[in-house]
Amino acid sequence: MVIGGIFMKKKMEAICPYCFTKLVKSKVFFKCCKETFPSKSISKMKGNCKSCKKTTTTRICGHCTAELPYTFGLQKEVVISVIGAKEAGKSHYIGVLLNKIMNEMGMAFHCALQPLSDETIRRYREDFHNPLFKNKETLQVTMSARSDKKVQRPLLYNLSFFGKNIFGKKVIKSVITLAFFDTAGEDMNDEDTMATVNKYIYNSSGIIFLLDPLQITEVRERLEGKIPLPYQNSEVEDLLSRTANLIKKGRDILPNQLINIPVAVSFSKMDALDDIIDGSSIVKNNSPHIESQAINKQDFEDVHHQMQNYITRFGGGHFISQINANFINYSCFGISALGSNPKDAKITNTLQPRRVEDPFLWLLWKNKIIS
Ligand SMILES: Nc1nc2c(ncn2[C@@H]2O[C@H](COP(=O)(O)OP(=O)(O)O)[C@@H](O)[C@H]2O)c(=O)[nH]1
Ligand SMILES: [Mg+2]
Ligand SMILES: [Zn+2]
Ligand SMILES: [Zn+2]
Repeated sequence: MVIGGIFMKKKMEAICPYCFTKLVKSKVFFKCCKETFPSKSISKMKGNCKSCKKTTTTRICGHCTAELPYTFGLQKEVVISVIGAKEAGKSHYIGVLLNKIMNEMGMAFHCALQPLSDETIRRYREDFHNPLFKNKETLQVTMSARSDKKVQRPLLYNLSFFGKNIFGKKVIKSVITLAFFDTAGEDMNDEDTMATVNKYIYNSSGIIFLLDPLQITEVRERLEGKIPLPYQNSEVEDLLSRTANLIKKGRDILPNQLINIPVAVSFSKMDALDDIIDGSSIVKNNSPHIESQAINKQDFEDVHHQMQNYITRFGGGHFISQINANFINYSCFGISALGSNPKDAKITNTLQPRRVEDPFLWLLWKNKIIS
């Protein structure tokens, strides 16, 4: 996700939402007839073409040549990335979260989500909305960005926040741009600092680290025979250290320094753990933030402590220490995109997402976009 606020003073650089390269003015080009020519500033929206003498508003990225959104350079980007091993639940999470933001967050936080391109509208509908909400099917496994060009392009949205000016008139207070880049775990490679996936991660201002609790050995032992369990994969173990390494490399952070990006350590598929966690646990409750139309800091704290206790109790303590050893600021979350365990790729119960908005709202709050 890429987020930024409008009303920025002069900007010197901005992140291309397609290749996640930081662009300075000489790397933003106007395009017109057969000409491309560099822009004189990051936020200049019009250029005069020397060939045809007309004005053009089409701007392209000097790195990947993608056409930049019309809002490019007017907003301060805050990239929020969703990271997780294969089958951790990233795609289902993104699909359900987008639906949540679109349909429920608007009223509560006075905001509106708008797709930035036709491609985004089509892909959200075909790849996420129709299977999940119409056909009640689980989503196909995300192909690696290397084999599927489509996933190399993020879904792009504007999230506009409204308020009133001093005369009581409704105005747009800030606009943030969200870019959802559905990564396949195998695309992350800590060697290649120029890879799109890596730039997406090290340029982010917030990370949602999705972890599948059904990969934890002790959880598996307790649930054995009760529900179908996914194959155990070893990828989870080193994903965190790879992430930390590539951020340090990409940002020139020394190995002994901490990373200043807030991390929402989020356990997915919490519905599957209902039988092995306390009935009174607040992680089973609905999220309070949207209903109370404000961030509930106490709830963030309570969920964090409960989840951290569960993780440690189930033998994931070393994971928490690794997070602690690399990041300044993190908080634990428990979410469920579906609300129940799917059977044979079918969602049998009604979709009942649980607490999917929590990590997202926490990161918006940490980035001072909502308070
Ligand atoms: N019980 C349960 N299973 C889920 C949930 N979300 C995803 N899954 C399962 O996990 C599998 C992998 O999810 P997916 O989103 O494709 O993972 P990705 O590879 O990280 O994108 C899905 O096919 C579902 O079977 C959830 O909220 N609850
Ligand atoms: Mg996926
Ligand atoms: Zn021209
Ligand atoms: Zn680009």
